[in-house]
Amino acid sequence: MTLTLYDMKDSPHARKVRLLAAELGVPLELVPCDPRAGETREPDFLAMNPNGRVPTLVDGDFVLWESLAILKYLAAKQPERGLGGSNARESALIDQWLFWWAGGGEAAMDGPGLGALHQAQGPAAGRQRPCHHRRCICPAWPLPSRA
Ligand SMILES: N[C@@H](CCC(=O)N[C@@H](CS)C(=O)NCC(=O)O)C(=O)O
Repeated sequence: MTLTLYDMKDSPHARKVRLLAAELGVPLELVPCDPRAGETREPDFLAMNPNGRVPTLVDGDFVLWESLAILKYLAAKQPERGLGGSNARESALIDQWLFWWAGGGEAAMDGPGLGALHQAQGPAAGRQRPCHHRRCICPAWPLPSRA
């Protein structure tokens, strides 16, 4: 069955899902969904992912968001490929690096360095806010405000 990925081309989070799917030979139906245009704030989208973010994966009646969870899911669907680890230690080491990235690397982007980057973008930056409160390495976008 083809999986559906609510996707944005220049999202690093969506890109890693596309990359793993390609590696695994999993066909994805890509549905472009642009937060900059407010498309992740539409009621239908929020019903799938209350965080209002891409990537969001739909596999039949199963919806999954958070890119690292999606990576684990794709890997788990093809255990023969061993990308989810073939024993408890391998799986734990994979989780170690995924959690490191989510809690360390990605969160580290959420600091003064990225704030300075946004400020350096000039006067227009004052009218923008970084993608979901600086938790993403996406450029600052003129996102619609959260209600
Ligand atoms: N932790 C999430 C982050 C996803 C995320 O931040 N996606 C961005 C695009 S790169 C987004 O949809 N931002 C919309 C918003 O913040 O409103 C993941 O790994 O999936």
